[in-house]
Amino acid sequence: FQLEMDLRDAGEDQQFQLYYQPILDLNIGKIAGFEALIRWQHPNRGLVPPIEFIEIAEDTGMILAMGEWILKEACSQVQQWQQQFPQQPPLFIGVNLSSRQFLQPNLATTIANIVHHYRLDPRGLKLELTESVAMNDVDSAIQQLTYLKDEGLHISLDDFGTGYSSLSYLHRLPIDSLKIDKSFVDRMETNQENENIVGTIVTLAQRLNLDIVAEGVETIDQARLLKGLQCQYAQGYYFSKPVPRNQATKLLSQNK
Ligand code: G
Ligand code: G
Ligand code: MN
Ligand code: NA
Repeated sequence: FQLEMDLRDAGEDQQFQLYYQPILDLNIGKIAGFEALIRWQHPNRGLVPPIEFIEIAEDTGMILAMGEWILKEACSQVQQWQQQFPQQPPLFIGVNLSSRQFLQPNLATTIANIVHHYRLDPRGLKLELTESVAMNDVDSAIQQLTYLKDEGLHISLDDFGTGYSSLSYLHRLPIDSLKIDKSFVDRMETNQENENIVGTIVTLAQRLNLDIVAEGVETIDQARLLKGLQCQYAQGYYFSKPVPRNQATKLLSQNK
């Protein structure tokens, strides 16, 4: 309960920060974008991990204000990076959306307004949602996602393979990319069957004309296997942990 009280003050006291984890294009070995991940620097508890406060924020509705702050911060940051480090396609930022946010009927217009406000090239914002978030209310999801896609934004299905979406929904949802869950990447090295599963997800993405991102890549062997399987994008501790803004900027200045 104390944590909930503290969480109420945290926004005003500017205790939240976004960290950024690079997402690499394995074909060229360069950073193509980042995933934004929220961090809470608590005045006496230190860094509180999101698993300890996102749920409270969802249950209390605080996630709505927090989510808007995250989107603004991420858009403003990636817009600056796009100016400073022009590349084709432009640098992007992935932002996680929670189910509570997604249930807001005005979510799509709120996001579109933020993108316009920061004059962001819409290809620079990739919205990440899990299968369960999308499946909560499929018809409403299709409607909101279609609106966002028409605005030029990119939609990613996060933690792919762990949820309960069927392939028929995958086909109906207007998504642009799949993020292969870390658990599949982890198991890839242990046997051929698991490698085949990852390969099959990559092929599925190719056939459906979706981008593919592997998450949680921790070893060079995993990175090599993924490249061999023609998985284009990857993120994970092997490349970099999520880092604060200044460190991310430094990585971009070395991104040759
Ligand atoms: O780095 P990591 O511990 O950041 O994140 C743990 C989990 O917390 C992620 O899997 C994600 O589900 C959630 N999370 C992290 N950052 C955000 C955010 O900005 N918004 C939302 N909705 N969830 C986040
Ligand atoms: O939104 P999502 O659930 O995909 O959040 C990704 C989570 O995975 C975050 O908590 C992030 O810090 C974490 N993460 C990113 N790369 C790695 C990795 O290589 N290994 C592990 N164990 N966690 C990772
Ligand atoms: Mn994510
Ligand atoms: Na994920």
